[in-house]
Amino acid sequence: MTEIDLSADLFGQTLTSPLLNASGVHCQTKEELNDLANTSNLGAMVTKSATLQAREGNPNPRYYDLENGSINSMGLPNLGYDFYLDYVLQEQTKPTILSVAALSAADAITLLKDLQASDYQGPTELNLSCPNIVGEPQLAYDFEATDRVLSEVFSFYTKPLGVKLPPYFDLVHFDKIAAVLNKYPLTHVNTINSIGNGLWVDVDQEQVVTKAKGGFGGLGGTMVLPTALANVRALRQRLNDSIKVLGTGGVTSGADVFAHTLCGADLVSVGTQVMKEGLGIYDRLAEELKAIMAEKGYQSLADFRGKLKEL
Ligand code: OXC
Repeated sequence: MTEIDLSADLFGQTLTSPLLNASGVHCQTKEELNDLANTSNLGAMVTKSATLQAREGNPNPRYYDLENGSINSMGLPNLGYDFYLDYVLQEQTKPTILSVAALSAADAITLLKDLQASDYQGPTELNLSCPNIVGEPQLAYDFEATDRVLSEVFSFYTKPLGVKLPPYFDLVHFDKIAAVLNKYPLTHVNTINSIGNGLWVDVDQEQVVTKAKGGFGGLGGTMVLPTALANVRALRQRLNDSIKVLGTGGVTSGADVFAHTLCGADLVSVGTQVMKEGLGIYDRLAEELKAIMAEKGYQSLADFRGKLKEL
């Protein structure tokens, strides 16, 4: 029998697997990043979203495991942009996406100007969708503001750049964000960030489970899978072919990776389930995906990517 081929492409680099970590999960410190670099069946890795200055993040508790997912209000704790830039320039041993976030449009411009001037030539992802910054909106829910930022960014930025998007819930909103994104030479969109501002109630304690923002936090895990699939599908249908779609959200099994790929995902990231299960999950997902492909007679991801059937 022909060997099943899970190889995938990251903007010209060949990956042994389409699987990534979702930014934020096990990618903040040097030790965590090195763990990812040594994880088999993790095709490429993504750093914790870096801000210009290092941040402590929101007060604890800021992550809470739910039966069907998770809620978090981390608040972008990270070691600062310089640390992650040094890591990708000097320590990187596996293809890596440098994730960056900005607390304001002005910060995004400052950070990307620095990156443009740096020796780094690899892929970067601008996180426009963190739901957990007190007092700050998720930029990508404002279509005009997103357009303004990208217009300024691409007036000087010439290296590979994608964006991390929040989930959208309205077909007209998919049209609007795609119309903005299609104006720019983006390498990719990564969809979805957590579903912002959910709330979990501990009935025994009669209280919320995370501290910042009165308990409102981003939802991830199994419960967000249908939203993630919808966003991958809707954006793949609307974006220029040159813009890759990275699917993130709700992956706990090889079947979920298969579903993301059918919806059009070029690569698939895992967040909450890595928190629950650890980095060994990537071997399991790769084996499960291969078993499904073997059963269906598919040899490569391209055989079924984007080929979801409608009724
Ligand atoms: N999405 C992010 O973009 N960032 C983190 N959490 C999340 O759900 C965070 O740091 O709060």
